[in-house]
Amino acid sequence: MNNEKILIIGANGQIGTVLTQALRDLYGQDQVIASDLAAVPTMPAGPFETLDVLNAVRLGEIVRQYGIGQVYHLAAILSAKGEQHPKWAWEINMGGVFNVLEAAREYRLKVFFPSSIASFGPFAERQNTPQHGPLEPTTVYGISKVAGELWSQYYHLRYGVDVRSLRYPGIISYQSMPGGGTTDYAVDIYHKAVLKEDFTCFLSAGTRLPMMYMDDAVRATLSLMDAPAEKVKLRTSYNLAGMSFTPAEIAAEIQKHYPEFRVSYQPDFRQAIADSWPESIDDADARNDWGWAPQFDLASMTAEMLSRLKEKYAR
Ligand code: NAD
Ligand code: AKB
Repeated sequence: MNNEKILIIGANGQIGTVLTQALRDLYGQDQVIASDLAAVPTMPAGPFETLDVLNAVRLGEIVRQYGIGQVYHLAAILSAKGEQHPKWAWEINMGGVFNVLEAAREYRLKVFFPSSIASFGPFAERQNTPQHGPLEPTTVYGISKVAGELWSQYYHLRYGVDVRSLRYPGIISYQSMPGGGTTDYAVDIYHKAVLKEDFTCFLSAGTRLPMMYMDDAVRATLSLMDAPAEKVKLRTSYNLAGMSFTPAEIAAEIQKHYPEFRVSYQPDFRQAIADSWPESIDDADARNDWGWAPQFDLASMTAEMLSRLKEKYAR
């Protein structure tokens, strides 16, 4: 049980919206301080601070003001947006990591840093991509994630910072919309199905990618952060797997519920990003070190996504 105050940076995003609520449910509303560039109406109720993670002085002020002990640093520019604005993405992704790691060194904070399957590039094995092997990502997002992983390990080895990280697959949720990634199609497709609209996919029908339902992603995150330090043997970032599917397979699963649902394919620049990533991930280290096991597959996730979105749109 954790009684330290927690700061979430980038709390208004796809993962932050759900993780903030999950942490508040666990530890109490006032224990968890949400922060982002600006307040938005969709935020869960509770303390909120405006914070640009590039502003190290403001970050320090918030840490001191609340007596923060843990930081979940979620703010980043994702893969597709990053390719459109590479220098800006690098500045935010790397500047953010440095400010958080420096604050962690100064104030002895425990840190969660999310990495991604984007850390892998075209020379990695595409099936069951192992934990250790070639990375060599070709997107600015992936380069920033690998650099973030290595700097995290450096701060752990050099300064003893307790920083923990997961290489998330594409995350799928009904509560919040994704913010500029290559796996976003796998969220949009459910909305279109429930709204009874046709869907045009920006990846080709056979593009297989690793994905995960939000409930599993949140459970993995909380479980890693809660694990005894001696069980966290990797201080770069853990491979993490849920399921893998193609656009054609998710469409077929949705058609079991909505037989009239139609999908067409118009691959754009995001196809090259997807083609550089693994198709499936070997997460044996996460399973062995701290007991990770996913609960959702494509069928159970699809049933849950469709029923939750139906309820949401009915309201
Ligand atoms: P998102 O784009 O939905 O949210 C990011 C949030 O960060 C936004 O609310 C944005 O306003 C905020 N932000 C941007 N710049 C900021 C700044 N300078 N200072 C403070 N806040 C800033 O992203 P997400 O999907 O919630 O992802 C969260 C983290 O998880 C990211 O680091 C991302 O790389 C990682 N990740 C996400 C996925 C996924 O599928 N969602 C997969 C792998 C890794
Ligand atoms: C993206 O597509 O950029 C993210 C990710 C897999 O990191 N969803």
